[in-house]
Amino acid sequence: MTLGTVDTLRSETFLTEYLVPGRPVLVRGALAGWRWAPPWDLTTLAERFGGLRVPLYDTLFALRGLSTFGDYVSRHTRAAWHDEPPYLRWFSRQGPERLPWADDAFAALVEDWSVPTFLPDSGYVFPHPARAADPVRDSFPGKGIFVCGAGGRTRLHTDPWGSDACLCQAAGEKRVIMFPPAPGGFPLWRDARPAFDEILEPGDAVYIPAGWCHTVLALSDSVSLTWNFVHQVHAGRFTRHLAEGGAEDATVRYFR
Ligand SMILES: O=C(O)CCC(=O)C(=O)O
Ligand SMILES: [Fe+2]
Repeated sequence: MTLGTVDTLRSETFLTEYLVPGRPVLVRGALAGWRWAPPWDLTTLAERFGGLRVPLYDTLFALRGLSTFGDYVSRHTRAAWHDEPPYLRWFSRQGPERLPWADDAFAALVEDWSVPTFLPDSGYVFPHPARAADPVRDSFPGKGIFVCGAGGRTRLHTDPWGSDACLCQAAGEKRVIMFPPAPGGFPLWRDARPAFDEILEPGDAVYIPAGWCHTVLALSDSVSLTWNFVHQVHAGRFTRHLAEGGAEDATVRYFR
């Protein structure tokens, strides 16, 4: 089974074919509503946000240090491929901790991007179940700007909170590999053939369903936007997640 790539996707089709059954899909040109080229290339981003502080992570989610956006771009991008540059994962505020959050950058970018039209525009149960949350303007769990030099990667993981994710590619190419949900969380090696293995290009978005293990490799200097969500079609699963201890998670508590 290779799950694939589509050139257009209506939200009704996304709902029944992908969101409800939890099947990944890459949508080419899904970011057609974005303001293009200038805001998203690294030089322009560094001109706008160069002085802002950013956290740097390893290939998973361990904090490695702090830097500035400009310093990261000059040290770790536009270089020949070197293995594993640190990964700039710049999240909007997720909790009371003191980390360099991306809220000021997101506030400056509100005119530059929009939610891909294949995603339902209402019916989300997490976060902010009481009101419609706007991913462009509001803080969301896991909502972040991901920047890395060629060779940067995110190792195999599943996303937290029993949530789905939308990963939008603003600049550069990434290889995205996914494995279907498996008992115990990680795929068994004997049948660890990825069900999904696609190249994400600028203007594309990929839907990462809850429970799918995924790993992502930047093939060139890369800028992505990503956020997590739970739609009401998966309200039962989310309720079970909360009942099984998920309600104690600091991020879930911050957003409910
Ligand atoms: O782009 C990456 O490096 C990781 C993205 C990811 O894991 C996600 O959006 O859930
Ligand atoms: Fe992820």
